Amino acid sequence: MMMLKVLLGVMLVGLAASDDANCPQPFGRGPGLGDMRVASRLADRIDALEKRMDTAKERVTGYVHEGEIVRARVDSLYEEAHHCKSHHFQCGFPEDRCMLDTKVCDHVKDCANGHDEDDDICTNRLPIGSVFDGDMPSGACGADIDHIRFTVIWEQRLSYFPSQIQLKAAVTVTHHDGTVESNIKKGYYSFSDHAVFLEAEDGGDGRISLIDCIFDGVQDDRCVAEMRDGSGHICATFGLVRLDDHH
Ligand SMILES: [Ca+2]
Repeated sequence: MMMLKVLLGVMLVGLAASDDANCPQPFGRGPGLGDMRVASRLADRIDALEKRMDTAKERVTGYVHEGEIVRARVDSLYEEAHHCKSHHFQCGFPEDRCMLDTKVCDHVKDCANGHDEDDDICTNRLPIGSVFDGDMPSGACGADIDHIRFTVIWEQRLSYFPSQIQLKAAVTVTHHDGTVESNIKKGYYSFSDHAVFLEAEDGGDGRISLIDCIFDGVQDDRCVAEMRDGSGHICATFGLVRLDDHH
């Protein structure tokens, strides 16, 4: 806008000079009263134009602000749809709502699309006799364990809590010095998480508090084990492979 004013100012001066050249003033100099009125009207129009520009700028700024609000709301809805809270299950397209995982595989279609009762969700990936085996990263979690294997030896699915399968597993760990130790651990398989959660495994100094093994929801012959330390943080992640033929 400032440039426009300067440009118009230069044009006015040029106009005045041109008028002077074509119509020489008897007294030799300066714009006349008519020129001053024209310049004044032009200045008023420029001021009005500036105000309209400012108004338009404020309006555009408002639109941008509203757009940012809408974008933030859309992002929030997307996160709600794709990142359910702990112990919640995502129904998936087109509903995208989260619901309590206790409603998964309870024989009632709670999602509008029925995803909570789909066969690929409600398949028990750890029937009795399932054996998973793998090497633990050396020194992980400060534990004295080289190798770990668990075998599911008992299961029970409670009618009043069907979203999980209670189980017991024989967990065998091989220590650095080659000694082998076996214990029976309680746990459960969660349909919602495609994962088994076994109770604490003592790595020698008691720091390991939990072993999880999570399936990807497609392949049944492997899962990703996570070990957590005493404070609940994941301190080791490694693969376990199925050794039995339940797949
Ligand atoms: Ca259900």
